[in-house]
Amino acid sequence: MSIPYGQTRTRVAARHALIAPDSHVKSVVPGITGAATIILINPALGARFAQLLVTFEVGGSALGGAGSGGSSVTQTAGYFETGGATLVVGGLKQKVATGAFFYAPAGETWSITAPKKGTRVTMFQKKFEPLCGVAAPKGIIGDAAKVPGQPFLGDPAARLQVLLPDVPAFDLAMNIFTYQPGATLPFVETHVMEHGLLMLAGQGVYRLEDSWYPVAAGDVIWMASYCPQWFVAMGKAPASYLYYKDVNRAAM
Ligand code: UGY
Ligand code: MN
Repeated sequence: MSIPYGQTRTRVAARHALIAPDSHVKSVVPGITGAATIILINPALGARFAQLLVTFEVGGSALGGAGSGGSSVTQTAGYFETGGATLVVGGLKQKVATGAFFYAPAGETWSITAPKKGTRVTMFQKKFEPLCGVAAPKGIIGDAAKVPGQPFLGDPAARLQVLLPDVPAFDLAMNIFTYQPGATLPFVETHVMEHGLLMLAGQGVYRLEDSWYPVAAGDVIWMASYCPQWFVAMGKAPASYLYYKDVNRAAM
């Protein structure tokens, strides 16, 4: 669907934003070369994390940790939406493809090299908040296809894949939610956790505060803490989205 000249589906509100692909603008990010990088969400929007979309050219690369020019307190969780590359996280090294994900702890060296043309990686970055007496998480490389989807609050038509270990050491989560057509979030959630979200497939309607938005693959959503949120999958194919949330650190 083409967007009429001078129009966009993007909306930026105080406690939520919908960023549609028609309004993307590239940024230069230290450590990333040979790629188009869109900073979709970051603290400039009011968020406490960043969400980047990196589309690689052949010969491009992304580096984090030592030598990257990036922050030593920032952790990165990434997901390969399409394509493939060589992925290194600390002592782990793997050739990965669509559906691969990784977690690089704060200060850990990581890299994406030798990408296939058009490889698209979404990265979530957050300052790590250590927990007294709990060791920081270690690096991970995984494959979403090997993570079973669990019925969400008992609904087999709405399945949640929790990609990172659900343990107190982690202060962020990266999940994939897949809905059969007509399936919904069971109620309007309002919670302290923030979300950054990428629609991976399908379409539906997202309620954010008191606005309802038609959304489709490629759309990105920021939900601030306490942004009322609800989703219904519509159309003839399942809808799925990748999303971030901050976890396990809500108390002062
Ligand atoms: O994990 C969550 O809070 C999830 N149920 N939220 C969402 O999909 N908007
Ligand atoms: Mn939620």
